[in-house]
Amino acid sequence: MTTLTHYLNDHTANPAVSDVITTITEVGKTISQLLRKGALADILGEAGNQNIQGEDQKKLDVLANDLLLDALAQNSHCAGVASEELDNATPANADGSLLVLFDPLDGSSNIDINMAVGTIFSILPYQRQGEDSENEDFLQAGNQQLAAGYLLYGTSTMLALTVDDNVLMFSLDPDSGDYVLIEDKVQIDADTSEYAINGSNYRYWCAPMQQYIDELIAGKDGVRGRNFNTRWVAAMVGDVHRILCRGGLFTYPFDTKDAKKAGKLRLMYEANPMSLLIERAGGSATDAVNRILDIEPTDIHQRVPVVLGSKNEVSYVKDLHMQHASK
Ligand code: AFP
Repeated sequence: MTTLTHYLNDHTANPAVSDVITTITEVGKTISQLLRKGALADILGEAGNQNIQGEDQKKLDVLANDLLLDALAQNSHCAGVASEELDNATPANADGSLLVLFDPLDGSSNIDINMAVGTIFSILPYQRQGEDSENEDFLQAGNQQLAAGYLLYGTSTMLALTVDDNVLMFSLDPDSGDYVLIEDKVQIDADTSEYAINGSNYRYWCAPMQQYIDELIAGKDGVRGRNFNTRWVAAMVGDVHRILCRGGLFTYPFDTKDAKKAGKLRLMYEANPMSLLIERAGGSATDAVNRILDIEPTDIHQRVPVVLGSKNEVSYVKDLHMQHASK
């Protein structure tokens, strides 16, 4: 049996990255325990305020954010933290070599209905040792990430992690408190017949995305010649986990619902870490056309359309968009 601690001791080239991953996953155990208590821990419901996204914060959003913030502030390798729940990045240890970004509780609207939620994290290099980190230090493309992963608080608590060319899957043993390695080279099939999208936004999508979904719904009676199935967890971490387990396509596409937003998902602490996992598992991740990991960020909270998963299906979506663009 290989645990996360064993794996990190034996495999990671960068001990600072290993140490920060350990800090994050230890907090994940606490969040998992709180979720297991649910209503009995007085953690459900609204916190009574909104984050920079203008979203109502759940009690556990704030609690998870504060637990991660406090733990990382005490890790000497962490020079700063950026969170979905904080307006600006927070400096930590100026001599640290790493920056950490996270969505502390992705899918938090699922908490009160006892559905899957998760923590998504991304680790970037910090170059200005001795200086307090600032927002601008975090504005690095996703291809600069040193590590990325998520904790999924589902029927069991699982950790997906990439620190090198592979994607690892661990399961938290609630008895021992160990993250036990269950897969050391996750791979996604290039083709799929399963897709995830919130179809209620159909009227707001651009024409190629409407055409793509119309084709999937037409199934074997249409140009795709086979039937498709749909799933929607309403927590990106749950949909991405399903794709890492059995393939599929997930998209939260560009929509015209809110002209100020390119899409709903955030680039720095949702799309980038998930895209690194998906690509290293043999899939693809784009904004419908461009590789997400190559996007040069301009704001720590910027949003991006997302199409990710089985690479041949992601490529099909890109082809449709290119065909429409050339008309
Ligand atoms: P919450 O964290 O506010 O629940 O949003 C989750 C999320 O950012 C992402 O994890 C889901 O894929 C997506 O939003 C669900 O969005 P819809 O509620 O519009 O379906």
